[in-house]
Amino acid sequence: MRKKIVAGNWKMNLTSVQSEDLVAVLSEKLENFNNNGKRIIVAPTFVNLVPVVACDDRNAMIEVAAQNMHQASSGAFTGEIAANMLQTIGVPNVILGHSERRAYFGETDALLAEKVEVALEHNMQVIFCFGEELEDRKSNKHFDVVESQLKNALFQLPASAWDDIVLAYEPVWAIGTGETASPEQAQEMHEFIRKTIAEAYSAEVADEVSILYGGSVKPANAKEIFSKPDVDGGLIGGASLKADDFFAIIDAM
Ligand code: G2H
Repeated sequence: MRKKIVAGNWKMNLTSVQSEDLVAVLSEKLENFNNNGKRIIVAPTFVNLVPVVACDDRNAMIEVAAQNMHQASSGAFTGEIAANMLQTIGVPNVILGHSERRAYFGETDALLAEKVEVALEHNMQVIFCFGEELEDRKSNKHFDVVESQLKNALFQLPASAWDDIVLAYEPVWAIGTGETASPEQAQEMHEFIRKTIAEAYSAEVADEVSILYGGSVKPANAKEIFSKPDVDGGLIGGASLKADDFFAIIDAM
């Protein structure tokens, strides 16, 4: 049975003190919360991973993820972070392929295929992001674009690897813009993604993979989006920076 997940992508926000404070407030809110096996993840910047992992107040329900990692295991890659560095500080999850990484740092599906393999080799779970741009949707190419992103970055993996993959469909036109895909648009795409995986692998693999929606999710729209049968939670940016909003979104799952 696939898991419901709400993950907060803090992007390049919050100092270490602010990160610890946010985790402490969120932990308090979660104290008597019955999460029914749902997963709650936060993704601080690299420098704030250690304080968040070590945060005395961190509720056991809150998992930690990195926002990126390099594909090499070590070497002359100034400014980069390797999988084993994350793993050895107790970070079991990594977001890969976020549209901001693709757009501003030139990450391609081929590069992401490498990163995914390396993360899995280090027993990390991957939250893999993908989604079409506005032009793709306007020209009715959104299904083709999404299919090719999946195919080029993930379909080289064996079926067994999918136990450690979480998908995050994030239409680029809805990221940080305040514009959200309608619940129907999200459901339509998530259903397509599941069908595409079923064709490439099996119905079982497709049924088991959690598919999150991301792009301007907030307390006011979370419940309706999460109510769709193929939407298994969300990857939340802006609204994950405020404990009240993030908790309201977790509660809406
Ligand atoms: C999409 C999302 C989180 P926001 O990037 O990854 O951010 O919720 O701010 O649109």
